[in-house]
Amino acid sequence: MAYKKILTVQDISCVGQCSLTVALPILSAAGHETCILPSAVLSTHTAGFTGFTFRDLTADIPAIAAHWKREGIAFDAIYTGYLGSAEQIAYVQEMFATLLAPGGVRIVDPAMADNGKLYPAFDAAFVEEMKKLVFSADIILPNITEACFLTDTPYREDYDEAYIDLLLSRLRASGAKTVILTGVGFRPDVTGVMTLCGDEKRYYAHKRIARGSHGTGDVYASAFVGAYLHGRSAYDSAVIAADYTVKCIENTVDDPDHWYGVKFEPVLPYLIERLS
Ligand code: PXL
Repeated sequence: MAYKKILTVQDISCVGQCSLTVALPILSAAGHETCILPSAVLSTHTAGFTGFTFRDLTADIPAIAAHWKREGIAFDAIYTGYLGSAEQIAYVQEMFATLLAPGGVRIVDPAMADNGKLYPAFDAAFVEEMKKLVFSADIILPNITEACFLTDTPYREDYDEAYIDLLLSRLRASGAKTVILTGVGFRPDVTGVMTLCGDEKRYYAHKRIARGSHGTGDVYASAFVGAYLHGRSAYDSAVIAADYTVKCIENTVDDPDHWYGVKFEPVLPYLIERLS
């Protein structure tokens, strides 16, 4: 199996099972060397906890990237998630240009919004910067809310395939290459992922578990990256990531105290099995 060197840029939410505390174990379990660049350090994630601390690490990034450059370090992929500031996005673009090995892949999870709303830390200026990053990437993994913000399309709770096609065509018109659009369901009990690779659009439907779950976007994107860097197609990676994420939610759903994330760790053997 391929052994790749991946850099993932996301925050450390010390408690909350999202971002780096999810990406690092999942990518490692998937069998890749996983380098990290923390975009910010928070005491918890921002979705449901109140009074969290937030230390923006933007100012540290240029020196870290310059050191890696001097050392001749290069990555097979750079995968970004929740970023700490709009200013940081330009630094990430610089890393795409200078720290990727030949043929290296740029993967962006815009990680800025869900359920029709931006996360508390972000505003319209951040969205404008994120558009630049998303449309310079090789693969993007937005949810429907993020796709709406990225294309200035009104968010709809109820939609049909024509609406999803509109989002995909607007993303493509703005420069998106491969699109993995998550959380697409045309029936109440079903959700799924719509992939657009080249001109080929494919849909993978899977079970929708009624309870809302935090951090599942990060679990999904990390599992996707793990599979993709093993040489699986974007569609196959999207399917493996979906199946793994459903199992993580199923492993959590009967524990009402565990509202802030999913218990993804005991399900890692399933992911490893799917990748072997
Ligand atoms: O899971 C996305 C995410 C990552 N990091 C932080 C968040 C969230 C979602 O709210 O608050 C800090």
